[in-house]
Amino acid sequence: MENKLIYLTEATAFEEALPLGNGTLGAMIYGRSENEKISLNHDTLWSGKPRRYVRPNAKDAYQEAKKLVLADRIEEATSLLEKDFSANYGESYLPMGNLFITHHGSGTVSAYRRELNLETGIVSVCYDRDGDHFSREYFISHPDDALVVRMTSQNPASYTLTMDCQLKYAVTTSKDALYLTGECPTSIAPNYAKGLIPTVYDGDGIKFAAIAAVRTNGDIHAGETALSVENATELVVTLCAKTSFISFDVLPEKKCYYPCEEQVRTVAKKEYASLRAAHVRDFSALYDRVKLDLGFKTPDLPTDQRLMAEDKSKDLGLCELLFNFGRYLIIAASREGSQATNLQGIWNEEFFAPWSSNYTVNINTEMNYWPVLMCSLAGLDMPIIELVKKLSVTGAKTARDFYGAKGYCSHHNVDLWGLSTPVGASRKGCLCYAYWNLSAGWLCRHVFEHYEYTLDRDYLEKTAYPLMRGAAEFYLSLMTEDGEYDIICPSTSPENTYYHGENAVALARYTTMSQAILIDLFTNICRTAEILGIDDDFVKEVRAHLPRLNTYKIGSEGQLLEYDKDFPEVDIRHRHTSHLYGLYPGESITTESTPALAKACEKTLLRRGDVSTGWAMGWRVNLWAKLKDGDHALKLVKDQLHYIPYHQRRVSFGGGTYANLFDAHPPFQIDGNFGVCAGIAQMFLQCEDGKLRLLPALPADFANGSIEGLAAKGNITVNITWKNGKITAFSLISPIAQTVTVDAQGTEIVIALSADQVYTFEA
Ligand code: FUC
Repeated sequence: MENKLIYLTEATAFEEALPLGNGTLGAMIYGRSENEKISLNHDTLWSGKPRRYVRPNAKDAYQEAKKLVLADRIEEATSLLEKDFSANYGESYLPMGNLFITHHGSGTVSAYRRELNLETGIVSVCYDRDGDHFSREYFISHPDDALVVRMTSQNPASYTLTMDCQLKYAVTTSKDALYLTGECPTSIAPNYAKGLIPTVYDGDGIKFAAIAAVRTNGDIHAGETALSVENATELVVTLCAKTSFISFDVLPEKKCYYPCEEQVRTVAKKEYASLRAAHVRDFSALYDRVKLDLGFKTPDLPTDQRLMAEDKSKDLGLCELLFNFGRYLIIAASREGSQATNLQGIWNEEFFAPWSSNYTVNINTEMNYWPVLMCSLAGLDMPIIELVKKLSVTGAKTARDFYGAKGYCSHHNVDLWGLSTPVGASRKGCLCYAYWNLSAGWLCRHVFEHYEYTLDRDYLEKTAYPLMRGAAEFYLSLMTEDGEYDIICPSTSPENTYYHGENAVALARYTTMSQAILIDLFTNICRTAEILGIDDDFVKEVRAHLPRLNTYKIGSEGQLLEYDKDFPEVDIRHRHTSHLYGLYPGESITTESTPALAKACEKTLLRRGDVSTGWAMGWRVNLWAKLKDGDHALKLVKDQLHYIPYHQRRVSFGGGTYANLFDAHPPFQIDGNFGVCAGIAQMFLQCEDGKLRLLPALPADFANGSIEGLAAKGNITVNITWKNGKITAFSLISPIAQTVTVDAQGTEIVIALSADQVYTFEA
């Protein structure tokens, strides 16, 4: 089983360093023998402050644009919305700084090895130098909320510890600790929006502190901005960090900030062994919930060389590793109480990060949470549910101010402060990404799925239903009757354009994705209403609209139409596959219930092609799995393993994987890691058409294996074993008695499960 990332060289760049995290605190470990670099992140370290953007003419512009689009005057509507509807850009997720630990040695390094153990969440480094053996361990503990580093040698060694940062900052010392304190800007313009003021500090920004306390059997000397350690065979550094962020709607505290002094002292007093044991207990308990064994022999090569190997497609253990790495990243990046994972999870070293390292909610943020429930990690998805709660507050104002609508809405970008307004700052061409108001609807799919996997009725009643209802109220306010359909007009299909006559435009009368998201949301509301016994006017209204939302049409090439008509495509290979939302993550298209539409989805995917950005390939893995074509899904996984060296981090075309297994959009974007993880899970289990489908998309290359601990809807845990592509055994366990229909590779079995009794089937 593949549970380790192994390297025989030090990391030269971020894309080679190894990630650690506890949801809140994140670190990239470079494992350098001479000048160790640990880059630090905190999930609430962002530019900005609570703000609300308004566009005084937005409501009128929206009403006018709707009329224009209905009259097919798309270009005029586009200019109007660009001018009067698009507001400021969102804020950025920021790097906290670096901790450097310099070891003063002289000889050459040999027998170097660096590892990330996915089961324990520990990075280890060892090497020989100057006739000595050095070993190090690094982890970020969730129970102790601290980064812990232990360095040992056989002979006394000396080290210097320093810190730096790209924000306004200061480094000071006490007798045994380093203090990094600083302040974030109150606004940062995205690096793609040229011409705006890049950075503003007005004093209201988030303050932060990171304190690194040192314990050693050697001597510590505190300089002004550095600590030196001499004569040490053991050095333990414990680092805690806090920010002054309070809430999305409250100004951060103004005063200078030392909030984790007490915490770091408490943690630093604990024995290393007990900190390590508590961390491993916590981490492994989550990681061990799922076990995938495809029976491949792990080659005796470090991970980066496996990625670079010419005959890599035969090294199928890499697929297992990618799946396990996805689960590792969930546990490291998203915990109850942390912020939702952003475009880079929690790992970002850049001040002007790609796309501001914030939330893009027209696919990327949702994709981050695709594998969580299936991989039996319910609970670790609470941050995305909290994100939706935040949007239900800020988005109610946006719905009112921009649309004159009820409920709440959000657009394609979100930040720590709950940005829900459309971005674009009146720039030409911004509509294709900025004008998209379907995100609350999409996010509510996860909100409902959390219930489907946990069956937590209280959550459904008090959290999920109000969120789904608020989102639906907004769409009901916008709904336009258009012949046999009820549509959301105007609409865009995320970031795509089509030819309207000579012109490439984004706005359309309606789009397949908008309608599919509404089918999904309204269906889930009807199901909830049934479970909770609600039958009020709102539910009646939702039920009445539902059959009129289905605008699915098949185009001249056999493809599923993306827009209301068969317009010529501007980019046939476009990365977004938004119109296939109904196939995945939505549920309105399945191979069994709507075979013709499923065929049209297949045609669409073939036309779009396989080569794309990292996350786009991740989505395609899931879509092919939902089409029950495991071989094509696996081909995409193999494509995704295309090695991208760090020095091509931005220039290369087509996605892939960096040496540290981080997904390359390029540049690094974590969504692709989660997309492929979910896609691999879907090869083994899909919950669809009210059935549990076992091995629905098993690739021929995965002929033998077993998977334990996957979760199915209904709070059911599933184990499956197979040989020569055929199920040999499976077992199910549920905490409640319930009847389920299992599709075991085409054979349907209706099973009455008793509470907490394992049901076993053997072929
Ligand atoms: C969406 C995608 C881009 C990128 C960005 C962060 O806009 O279309 O490819 O992933 O989000």
